[in-house]
Parts: sequence; structure tokens; C-alpha cells
Amino acid sequence: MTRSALITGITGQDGAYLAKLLLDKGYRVTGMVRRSSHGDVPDHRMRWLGVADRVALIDGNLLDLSNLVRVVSDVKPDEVYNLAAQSFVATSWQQPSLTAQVTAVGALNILEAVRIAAPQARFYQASSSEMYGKIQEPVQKETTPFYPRSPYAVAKLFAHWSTVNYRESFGMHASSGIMFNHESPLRGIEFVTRKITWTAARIKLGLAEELRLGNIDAKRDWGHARDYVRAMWLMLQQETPDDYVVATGRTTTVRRTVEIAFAHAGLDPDKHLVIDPALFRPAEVDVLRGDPSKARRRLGWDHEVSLEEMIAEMVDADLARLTSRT
Ligand code: GDR
Repeated sequence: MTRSALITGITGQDGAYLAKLLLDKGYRVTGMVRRSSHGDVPDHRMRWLGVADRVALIDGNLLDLSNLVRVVSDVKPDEVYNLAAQSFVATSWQQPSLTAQVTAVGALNILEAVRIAAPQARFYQASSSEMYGKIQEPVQKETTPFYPRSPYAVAKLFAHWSTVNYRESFGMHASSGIMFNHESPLRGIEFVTRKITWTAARIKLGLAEELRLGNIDAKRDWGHARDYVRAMWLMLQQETPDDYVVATGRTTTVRRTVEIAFAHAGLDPDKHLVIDPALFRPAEVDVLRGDPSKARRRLGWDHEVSLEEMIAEMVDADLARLTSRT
């Protein structure tokens, strides 16, 4: 029997990669999209991966519980992946209430809809390393206490504990992936890695002069989104639901990532990098480094793409995009 998967956040980076993974495994994939009166569904990421024509889209909104119950009843999913969120940390200080509604209450709503309309379905919640925030252990694992540092992280923490609570309260097969930063050529341009590779490509082609960044001393554990969606799927194939850290175990400064990207493009960062105090955040997460031992042990998961390989792929993709435009 063909398995059916419902993905919220299908238009984002992870939605596109996950849709491809599931389609390649023979799933019927339905993506939930927010209706908008001003334009088509932004399906460019799915098109880039060549899967847009194979994904069924259904209108839905995480803020409307009765709508979600209807969506889940119609789709009859075996697996539900909740990837939708207001996911840009910096914006969460500008729009804290919206972030809480979509990222926190939205996750509760979809959990509730699954409990009502498809209680046997397996559920995945996209939790975040941002929940560790002001880190309580130098290397973060599943048992490390959380200390969120942004409205986004506070909202993700609510969604995370709601997932745990629905598992414990109702016996739902609900799992949560505590995903550290993961990037790709499909990363939104507002996130730092893609901003770096996009700007490096523009500078290389003479279309820009400067790369303006905020805190380049911040350290992150960066992996490739294609590797990380594989971990999501593996979690839902386990007999018992659980929570897993998904990370590479290596941490790198933003500054070093700039050097890697610029070296790949044949550029000298010192000639272009400008520090802009306006890009610093009200509260920063200085350093994150995950310990993926549990995912390795239980899921047989490991990352395959290194930071250097990923940044090279991103710079090359941005150069190709910009070149084909002109
Ligand atoms: P993050 O990703 O906040 O870790 O959350 P982001 O790439 O936005 O920032 C990483 C670090 O880089 C510093 N930084 C800048 N960031 C951006 N975006 N733009 C800049 O100009 C800049 N200069 C320095 C930031 O201060 C930060 O320390 C991402 C998101 O995808 C979340 O949704 C997800 O949950 C986590 O990763 C895991």
C-alpha cells in the first residue's frame, strides 16, 4: 500500500528536500500551503529539486484548528511532518506574537488535529538547537537543559514540550528532532550561510562590493539539509517515538564560514567584509555544538556532507543562478 505523508512548511528548504526523499521512497506526498490572494504558491524550491509536479498541495493554515482537522481527515496521512514555522530568529523580536502563534500554537494545533482525525499517524516536530540558547553544557545532547534566548526559541520550546506531552498523554507516535543549523542552496537568503554565499557570488560577478554581517564570532554546528531530512524520516520508522539531536558535532564561527566561501570564490574577505552593528541581535546564542550519538546509535544516522563541501555547493549554485539571469 502506498504510504501517505503530509508536510507543513512544504515551500521551505526542508519541505522541498523531505518531499523529494519521500517521493523517491514511493510515498504519496501532500504539502499544506497558506492561501494568499497575491500570487502563486512559492514552489521554486520543489521545482529546483524537480519534484513540484509530483507533490499534491492542499490549502491550510496552522492557526485554524478546524481547518487542520479537515486537512488531516482529507489527506489520511500515515506520517505528518510539521516543518512550518516563523523560522527566522531575528524576525522573532519584531513579530514575537505572530511567532508564538505560528511556531508554538500552530504546532499544538496540528498535534491536536492529528489526535482527533488520524491518531494512528506518526508525527514529526521540527525542534531546534536554538532551544539550548545560553548553553548549559559545552556539547548539547537530548538531556541538556534548555535556555531559550529569543521569542523564536521560546515558541519552539513550547512546541517541543507539546510534542512530548502528546506522546505521554495520548500514546501518540510523536517524535521531535532537535535540529542544529542545516543549510543548502535552497536556504532562504536571510540566513547567514546563504547570505554569505549569495553575496560572495555577487561580488565575484561584479554585482556587489560589500558583505555586511553582524556577530561573526557566533559559532554554529552546520550540516546539510539533505542529510537532516533523512533523520526526520528515520525517526518515524522507529517502533517507539523519541527525541533526537541531529547535528554534525563540529562547531565553526561565522567568520570562518565567510573565509571558506570567499576562498572557494577566489575572493579576499578582508576587502569586502563590513560589520554592521544593526545586524546584532538583542540576545545572542554565542555557540552551539550538538552531540548526535543517540541518532547514530538508534537511527544509524550520520551526516555525509562536510561544511566545506556544502559551502562550495552553495557558492556554485549561486554563481550559476546569477549567471543564468544575465
Ligand atoms: P540561526 O541562523 O539564528 O542560528 O537559526 P542564522 O543563519 O540566521 O544565524 C546564525 C548566526 O549568524 C549570526 N549572524 C548573522 N545572521 C544572519 N541571519 N544575518 C547576518 O547578517 C548575520 N551576521 C551574523 C547570527 O547572529 C547567528 O548567531 C537557524 C534557523 O534556521 C532556525 O529556524 C533554526 O531553528 C536554527 O538555525 C537551528
